[in-house]
Amino acid sequence: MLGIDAVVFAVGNAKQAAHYYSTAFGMRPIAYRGPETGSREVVSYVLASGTARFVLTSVVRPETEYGEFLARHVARHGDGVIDLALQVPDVHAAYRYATGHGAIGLRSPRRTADEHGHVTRAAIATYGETRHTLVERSGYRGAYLPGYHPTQAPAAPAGPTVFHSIDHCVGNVELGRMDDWVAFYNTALGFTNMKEFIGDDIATEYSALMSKVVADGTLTVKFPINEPALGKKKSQIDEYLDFYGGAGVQHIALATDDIVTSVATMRAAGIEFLDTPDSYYDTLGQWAGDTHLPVDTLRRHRILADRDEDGYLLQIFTKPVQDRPTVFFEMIERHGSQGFGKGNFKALFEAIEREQARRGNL
Ligand code: TYF
Ligand code: FE
Repeated sequence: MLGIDAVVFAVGNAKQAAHYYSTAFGMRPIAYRGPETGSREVVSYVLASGTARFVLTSVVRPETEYGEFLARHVARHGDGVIDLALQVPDVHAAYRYATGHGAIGLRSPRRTADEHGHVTRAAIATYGETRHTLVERSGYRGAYLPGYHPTQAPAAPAGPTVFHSIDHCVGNVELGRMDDWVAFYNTALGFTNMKEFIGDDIATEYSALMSKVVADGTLTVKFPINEPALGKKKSQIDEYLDFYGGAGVQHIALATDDIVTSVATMRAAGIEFLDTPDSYYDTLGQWAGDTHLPVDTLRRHRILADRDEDGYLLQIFTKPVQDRPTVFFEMIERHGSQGFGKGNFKALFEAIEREQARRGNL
């Protein structure tokens, strides 16, 4: 596993989504395919920020199975993630191993080429209708993939960068399925379990969810998997599963070296973040210790902090980024800690539940 190659979204209007991610998430358009470039049924805008790539895809005219799939995906799930594409050194070996260890193959390795070189891709199924395309780039030098054209420099000047990479991608799965999906990543992709998890102890107390984290050997690819827990209230995971129509990607965490500037830039562009009560900051210093930022700065921006034996992290969560209460983003700045903000789970889940209640879904 070399890393996440791209996060591919199926959306209702890719042109406008591309504007949103470039304006509010500081991403740079790098490649495009559409009717003008010979792609008759699908348009895709590729945006980059540091090592991260998002691909925003919409159907302009469903003519084949793929166009029908995209149209149906958006109708069923709303805007969402269809593919967490993974870069691998040897796609034939990865595909053979995964499908030999229980993964459902969706596409066997196929090579495409243009004047910039060639790429070989295969795909396997994961939770819900989500897939992992396995991408072997073989030194490909084009803008993204064969079939894509480089985007001309946009007329508007680029804003500041707000993130440099993808830190982790979280999936929500149905009640009782978390361990199956953890086993799938262990067996089919050779991922191991990270120590941070939300067990039924924390679940029954306040979170109404359980969570385990799988990662590749180098911790470059980290996938927490959540399932709802039976609690007093309707789980935030149930709300997602209801509105998404099944399992899918819940949040993507974006890594930044300067979370304060990232959050300020995104807020100025209209991104809404979850609020955190003032009482959180009154006791923060006692358990999170000193960070390089004064508590008052964290308070002003509603940024959360957490510490473990390896260091600390700062994090904040957006509200859902489409009309359905489904996909959202996390901004994270790590200083040593490889955790996921365990100390913040209570404050975070209460904030999510306040939003859930405002939507009438609690
Ligand atoms: O990725 C994580 O584990 C943290 C915490 O519904 C989290 O960002 C876990 C579950 C959830 C929201 C955030
Ligand atoms: Fe997260």
